[in-house]
Parts: sequence; structure tokens; C-alpha cells
Amino acid sequence: MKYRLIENSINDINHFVKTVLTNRGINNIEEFMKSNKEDLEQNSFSDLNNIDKGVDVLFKHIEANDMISLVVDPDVDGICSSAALYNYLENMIVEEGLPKINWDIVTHSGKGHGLSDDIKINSDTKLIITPDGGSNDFKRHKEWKDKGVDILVIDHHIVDKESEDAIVINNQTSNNYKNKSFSGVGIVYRFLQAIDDKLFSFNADNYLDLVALGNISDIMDTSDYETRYFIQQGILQENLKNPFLRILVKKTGVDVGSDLERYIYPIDVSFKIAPLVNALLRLGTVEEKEKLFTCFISLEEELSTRKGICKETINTMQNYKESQDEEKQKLLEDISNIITEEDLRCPVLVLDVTELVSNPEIIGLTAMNLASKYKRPVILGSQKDKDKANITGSVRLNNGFPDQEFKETCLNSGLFGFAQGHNAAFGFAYNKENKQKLQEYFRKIYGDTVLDNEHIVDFIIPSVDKICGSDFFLIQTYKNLWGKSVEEPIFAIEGIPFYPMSLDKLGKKEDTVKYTYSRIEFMFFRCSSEDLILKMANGLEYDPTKQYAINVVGKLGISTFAGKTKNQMIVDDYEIVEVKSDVEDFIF
Ligand SMILES: [Mn+2]
Repeated sequence: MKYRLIENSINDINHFVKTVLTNRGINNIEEFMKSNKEDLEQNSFSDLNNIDKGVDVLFKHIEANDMISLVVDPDVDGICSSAALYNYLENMIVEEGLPKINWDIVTHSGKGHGLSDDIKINSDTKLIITPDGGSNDFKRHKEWKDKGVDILVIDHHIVDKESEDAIVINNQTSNNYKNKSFSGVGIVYRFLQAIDDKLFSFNADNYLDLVALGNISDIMDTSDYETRYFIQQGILQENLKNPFLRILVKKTGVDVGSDLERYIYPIDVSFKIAPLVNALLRLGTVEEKEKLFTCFISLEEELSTRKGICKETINTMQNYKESQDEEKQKLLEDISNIITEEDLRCPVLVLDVTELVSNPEIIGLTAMNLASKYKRPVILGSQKDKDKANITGSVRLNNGFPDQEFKETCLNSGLFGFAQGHNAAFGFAYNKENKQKLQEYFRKIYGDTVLDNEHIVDFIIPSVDKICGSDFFLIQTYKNLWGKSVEEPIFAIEGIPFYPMSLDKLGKKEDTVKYTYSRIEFMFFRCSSEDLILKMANGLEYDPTKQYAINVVGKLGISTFAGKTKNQMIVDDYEIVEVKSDVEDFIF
């Protein structure tokens, strides 16, 4: 295992926040911390183009009691956007004594977004609203407009021009709106503020929980002050208003320990809530997606009669997530069985898994796992069309792979049909006959040796007694700060005395290993049967007469279980080394 400090890291646990934020490139720490509590950017709803037109057209159709189609986009931000708008308007018609809204709720049957072909809109509709999507659907806008139907787009996706046939409210097309990293539900929130302004009401803030959920799930840049402010507000206890979200947080066992201010941390939304909701939205039926939306728009009093639906929906999500994980796990095992010596001699793993893949959706996820397992870039693809010789799929790089221009390196080989996306994650196509040539090319470029994974860490702690309980407490206190672009700090702790007898196996599959030392629980999740730590937990591969130490890289915090708190490290990587007892030699 290799690791090194982030360049110029002051590596000072006594200045924890300063060290981490400086490492993230944040220079004005005072201002940054202020942005958690204050909307420093001060964008206003009136900075968004067409917002008044949007409010007017909505009221025109509500007052005329027309049918209104609400197109629910199939991701977490999409659900949050539609739910916030729906819930706000349902509350508004009661408060304002307006007629009941004649809703047509539309969900996608496939993977489409906006006004794609996989939706059915009621032909009696007079207004179509597409929150979190649809800016690009120029042709559809014209078709509906020609039928006399109005279209209201409330979106944040990048688009070349504003549609001529729809009312488009989008921060990307609004020059005056400075924050370009604000998600769909953020733009919906501004739209609700515009209605508040018209009605002299203050109801938009009742949906801050959904604003946070959507922005985190859509991986918006949290170094943007506005996005940051709304995320930090939306995770406060006092702003948890959505009854289903409350149940979801409880049922999924998301834990903020003794934090009384917040009900969830952004990193837990990313790892525990969003993947569940997305699994259902990717694999679920139209009916299941409709039920999910029903859950998000249910009022507290309705939930008592809809308890069944909520429970069922959460079960469905968990089942889909599990089957997605299992499918990925099975594919990983199948792939391990077909990898040849020849493949492993190459510093880049080039794999054609045509025979193994039934669901291309999990290729990217699987490539990521393979890259960290084999500690090298993975080019994972399959032949989609038997008549074409093209292998297509996903490339993922292992953490710390030194070639920052890997995509360019691939293209320079002249062997790829295309390579598109980010440097660390991109799609590709190459001719099936070229696999060996590719391996030869990479061997020539990088040499025969496999490049080692190098972890880039914020802190190196040279001995476990250099970190104490109050450090863990402090680290936990700031857990709410981390998100996209302001990532959670990574620690290396060196030379921890290691006694394999103190290892415990946990979990249904017994693939989690816990090592307790100096009142710290070191957690090793999802160990494979090849993991040395799991072998040692099974009493294998260690010599009881020898002394060992372990070096670990991972994240620190406090876990709470049944009211008891424990100092904890979630271990990303480790190495176990034999310690020569020089001390005795010295004494005798
Ligand atoms: Mn979105």
C-alpha cells in the first residue's frame, strides 16, 4: 500500500478544519464557514429568465380548472422537484381558496427524461410542466404548442438555446443567475418563492428538505456558496418536513449520532439514500414509480392510511438495490474466472465480457470495483451487436493512477473508435480484433510493472496514540460539511500494533471485519475471500509467535449503536507488516 500527503497539507490534527479546507483549495475559510449559515450569493428568483411568465401561465390554468400534466423525472432530483411543486400547490389552493387542481401525473416507463417517448400524457391536458428536465425537447414543445397546450420547463440542464415554444426557467440560460451548480429542485424552489412573492406568503421554505436531497443526489458542487447554503439548511432537524423522507431516514438506519441539529449528513444521502431511490427508479415498473411519488407527496395525516404503501415502497427499493448489488457481485466473480495470466501481465486490464453481461447498466459500477481490486485502469466492454466487431463499454481508473491524461493516451493509440467523458470515467469503442494490440500498446507505454495504487491523504498520523477521543469527537462534529468538491478527509494511521486474535467477523455474510485497538474500532467492509484481514480473522495466514503492525488508510468518525458511541475508522485500504522486536535485542 502506498500513500502520500496532499501536496502542502499542514497535516495538523489540532487545526483539523483548516487543514482539510486548505487541502480542498478553499482560501477564505471564514467566508466559507459563513456560507453554511448565510446565503452569501444572494441570487433571487427574479434573476431567472421567464419566471413571471411561468407563474402567470400556471395561475391561468389553475383558475380555469384545466388539466395540468406533471412529468416526474426518474431520478432523486426529479422526484424532489415534482414533489416540492405538487405539495406547495396543493397547500396553496387550500390557503387561497382556489379550485382543486386537475392533475395528470406522468412517470417514465423507460430511462427517458423530459418529454421522451416513454411517457403518456393525457390528451385533455392544457399545461405540461417538466421540472428538472425538458429544456432540450424543442420538437415536442412545438408539437404540443400547435395543439394549444402550454409548456412550462423548470430545469437546470445545460442547453444551447431557449425553446421558442415553451416557457423555460433555467439557471443555465439566465445570465443574471450566477450559480450554475444548482439542481432542478433548487430552481423549483426559486419558482415557489416567486409564487410566495405574488401571494404575500412564506411557504417555499417548507420544502428545504427536498431542496437539499435533490442537490446532494444530483452531485451539485458544494463549494458553490448558494448550493452549500441550501444543503446545510435542508439537513437541519427543524427543516425535515416531508413525512416520507422522515420514514425513509428512520427505516434506512441513517445515523447522525448525538448531532441534535441535523437529521442526516450529505455524505449519507449520497451513499445510503440516493442509491436506494435510484435503484427503484432504474429497475422499477411504472406502478412502483407512481407509488414512490405518492409517498413523497403524502401529508402526515395521509401517511397513517398509506403506511402500507410506504413500507412496501421502501422494501421494493431495498430489494432492487440488493439485486443490483448481487448482479454486480456475480459479474465480478464471473470476470475473476475469465481473467488470464496474459490479461494480468498488462498494466491496464482490457476485458471483453460479451458472454457474461446481460445488463449493460452495471458495467460502469463493475469496472469501478475491478479497478480498485486489481489496482489498475479497467477497460470493460462487450459486443452489443453480433454483426459489428465493436466492443463498447466503460473505462474506470483506480484511485491514484498517475497518468492524468489516460483518455488521451487511449486515443493516441489509434486503436479506439471513440473515447468520450471524463478522464477517470469514460465510454469507449474499439474493434474486437484489437484487444491484443491494445495490451501491447499499454505495456509499451507504462512498462510491464503494474503501477501501485497511491492514496492521497489529508493527514498522516505516525502512531495511534497521537490521536485521541476528543479528536474523533471534533472530526464527527464537522461531518455535515463534506460533499461534492469538499470531500471528506482521508487519514493514514501508521504502525498500529496488530493482534489477529482481536479480530471479529460481522454481518450476515461475515464479510465485515472489525479490529479493536486503543478504543478505536477499525472497520473493514465487504472483504473478499482473498482479503488477508478476513483470512486472519479465520485464523489463517499468521504466525502466533510473530509480532505484527497494521497501517491503515480511511475515514474517521464516531458511530452510535444502542445509545453507545464508539470511535471508528472506516478502512479503505491497509497493509499488515511483521515487526522485528529490536527492543529485546537492545536490552539483552
Ligand atoms: Mn437534476
